Formats: sequence, structure tokens, C-alpha cells
Amino acid sequence: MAITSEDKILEDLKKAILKGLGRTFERYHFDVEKVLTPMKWKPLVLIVGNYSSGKSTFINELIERDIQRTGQAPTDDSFTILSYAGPDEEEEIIPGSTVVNDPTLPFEHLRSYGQSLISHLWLKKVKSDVLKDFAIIDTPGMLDSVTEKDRGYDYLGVIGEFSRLADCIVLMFDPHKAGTIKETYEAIRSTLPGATGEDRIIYCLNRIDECDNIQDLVRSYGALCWNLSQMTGRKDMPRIYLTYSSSHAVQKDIDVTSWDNERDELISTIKTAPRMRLSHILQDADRAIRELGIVTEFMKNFKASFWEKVMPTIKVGILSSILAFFVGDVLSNLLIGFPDTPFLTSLLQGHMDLSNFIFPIVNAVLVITLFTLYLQRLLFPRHIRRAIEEPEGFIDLDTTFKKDLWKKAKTKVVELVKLQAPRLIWMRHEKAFSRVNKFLEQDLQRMFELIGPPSR
Ligand SMILES: Nc1nc2c(ncn2[C@@H]2O[C@H](COP(=O)(O)OP(=O)(O)OP(=O)(O)O)[C@@H](O)[C@H]2O)c(=O)[nH]1
Ligand SMILES: [Mg+2]
Repeated sequence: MAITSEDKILEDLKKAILKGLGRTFERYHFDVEKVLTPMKWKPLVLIVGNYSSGKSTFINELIERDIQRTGQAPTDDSFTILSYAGPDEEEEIIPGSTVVNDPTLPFEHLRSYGQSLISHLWLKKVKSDVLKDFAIIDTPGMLDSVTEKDRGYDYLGVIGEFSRLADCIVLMFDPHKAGTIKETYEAIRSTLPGATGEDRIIYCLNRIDECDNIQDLVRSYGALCWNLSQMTGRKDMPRIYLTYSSSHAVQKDIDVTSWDNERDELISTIKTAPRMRLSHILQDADRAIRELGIVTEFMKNFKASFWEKVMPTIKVGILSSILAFFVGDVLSNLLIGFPDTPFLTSLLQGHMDLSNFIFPIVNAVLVITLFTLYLQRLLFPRHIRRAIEEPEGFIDLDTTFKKDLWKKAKTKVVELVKLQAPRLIWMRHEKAFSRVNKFLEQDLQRMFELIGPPSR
């Protein structure tokens, strides 16, 4: 698809989201910017993996430049975004503080990860034709989960943020450490759409030249398969590219050249990232809007069940206050002889003045106050407590897809109920709910049809 039509679709999508759902996002405390950010820049390829698995070496080969530092021990402790330097631009290294403050780049939300991350973030402008079509992010190698916590910033959170923006995520392993990245995988997966997110991940067993012999390779491959099945929970095994860098290969008792084409195939797959971008952006928007949808559905039910429960009480309250108005003073007259002439008697006798209204009004107000207190102090807090402790009771989780969405929306829902419960029972959630559904079924569907199925 030509770039111009892609830009037009993205522009239309952005406008449609802002116009149709901007206020709904805001009302339910959703950050609409998070949905719009991936549309800002260019396709992204994220390379993640164990330390020394050959990520930087692979990137240097891919962009045909020796830009990233490589080495046997853990080498990179920074995230490096490699982007194209146009003919009129100089090659340069831009520090993280500039990167996260540039509104034209999709990395502003990384600011919230703090100074430690910002000082470990760089953008390198590189003259490489490969980078014309997409940017690449080189990441610090995974150590182990305990050491990850010492980095001074939330490493897994940052990996999750980059994954959310990425069109292609290469997970790189090597035969020495075939599969110790369970937590990283979970961080990546948690930010991707449930059903389609897996397509964006590419698995690669690198440095296969270092296997002593074919048995050793089969053993490493088997171990990786086992670890992947544990990690992904998938029944089928995803393709694992078996690769090595020919310029660094060591000579062992194994002819790795028979896997040469795997490196080329991996590179070709990575190069399809730009073609996947539009459908990824639509899938992400779809997922975020459905998440908003499930929140509005919850609120709609939360509000409806509250009113359903309190309506009989309100009716009884109104009837009781009418009764109190007319017969309250009759009762007190019978019991304590006060007031002298009850309201009904004066009404029947036909001589009334203002003083006849005082007791009936006081009685009615008293009854209304009692009922209001009962609603406020007992019924309402009980309803809120139920919504916080057992929010699933307000939503029909009939499909796996909905259950998956709910996992992400639940915290948001509980937070909203805790913060704004009194407002929530008055808001017009029904309208928001149908607006979201209409957007998904009409506007977004039209765009999906326009771009057609994704093709790698
Ligand atoms: N034998 C062999 N060595 C490789 C291969 N790829 C990379 N290396 C070497 O392995 C070491 C680690 O490579 P890097 O590219 O720095 O690995 P990395 O994954 O970027 O490592 P960190 O940045 O520390 O996470 C370097 O000394 C490379 O020369 C390969 O396919 N075969
Ligand atoms: Mg590196």
C-alpha cells in the first residue's frame, strides 16, 4: 500500500477516535494518547534477548554498519533506537532526555519510568538504507529476574512499553541460555492484543555455530522448544529461526552453512514489519476500544443494578412520607394529644392556616431523611463494596476473549468505583456503551475492510 494512502487511513482513524470517543476515553480515565501514540512515527522492530545472545551483532549486520558495540560479557546497558539519517541529516546520537521530550516521537510516556531509564536511552541517527522503512530498538540483554530489579528502573515495564509500539519483536536466545526469559515474555505479551499479538513475535536461536556437534544443537533446540511451550502456553510450536553470524562463526564439528538461509529468511520477515503496521495499529486501537467498552458495560450494569435495588426503597420512602404528611400528626394527637387539631381534621373542617402545615411537613421531611440516610449509609456503601470485592458479578464474561479483556480492565474498573462511585450512578453509561460499540462495528470495521488482511 502506498505511503500516502496509509497516512490518510491513519489520519482518518486518529480523527475518528478523537471525535467519536475522545470524551468517552476521558470520562473513564483512559489515556487516548496511548492509542494514538503508535500512529505518530514509523514501524518499529524490537530486538530482545539474553545478554550476549548476539542482538547487537545481528543489528549491525542487518543495517550493514558497525554501529552497536558488541562483546562477550553483558555489553549494552542501554536502550538504543536506531533511526534513519536522511541525505540532509548528520549522523548523531540523541540523548534520552531529548527523545522523551520530543512530541513528534512516540516515546513521551517513557518519562514516567524516571531518570535512571532516561540516562539509559539513546536515539542514533544512522545512514543506512534499511532504516528508511523502520527503526530498530536494541535492548540491554536480559540478565536474570533478580538482577533486573537492580537496574534502577522497571526494565520489564519498559520492555512492555516498547513492545506495545513494535510491529515486530525478535526474541533472541543462544545455545548457552536457551530460554530464561519467561518474565520478559510475559511483559511483552501483556501489552499486545490477546489473539493477534503472538504474530508479532519472532523466535530465534542464535550463535548455533557454537554448538559442538549436531547432538548439541538438537539438545539446545529441544530445550528452547520446551521452554517456549512453558512460556507461551501454546499447543503448537512457533517457528524458531536457527541463525548465526558468519563473520563471527567458530569452527566446530558441525556444518552450520546448511542453516545459512535461515538468517536471510529472518531478515526478510523482519523487513515485512512496515506492511504489518497498519493492521497492528488497527488491532491495537480495537483492543483499547474494546477495553473501554468492557468498562462502560460494567458501569452500565453497576448503575442499573443499583437503581434496580434502590427503586423499591425509594417508592416505599415516598409513600411513607406522604403517609407521614397526612396521618403523622393524627397519631401524635392520639398518643400525646399534640397538636390540638391535626391537619386532616382542619382540612375536613375547611378552616386551615399556615400553622396546620408545619407538623405534616416536619413529619414528611423526617421520614425522607431517614430513608435517605438508609440509602446513603447502608445500601449505597454495600453496593460499592460488592463492586470492589466482586466486580465480576456485574459483567457477563461469556467468552475467553472477554475474560482476557476483563483481566486488563478490572483494575481500572475497581479504581474508578473507589474514586467516583457517587458520580458513576448518575452518568449516562448506556450512551457511552452504545457509542463504543457503534465505533467498533462501523468505523473501525470499515477501516479493517479498507486495509484487507495482513500479509507477511
Ligand atoms: N560464535 C558466534 N559469536 C557471535 C555470534 N553473534 C555474536 N557473537 C559474539 O557474541 C558476543 C556477544 O554479541 P553481542 O552482539 O554483543 O550480543 P548482545 O546480545 O548484544 O549482548 P548484550 O548487549 O550484552 O545484551 C560478541 O563477542 C559477538 O562477537 C554468532 O553468531 N556466533
Ligand atoms: Mg548488545
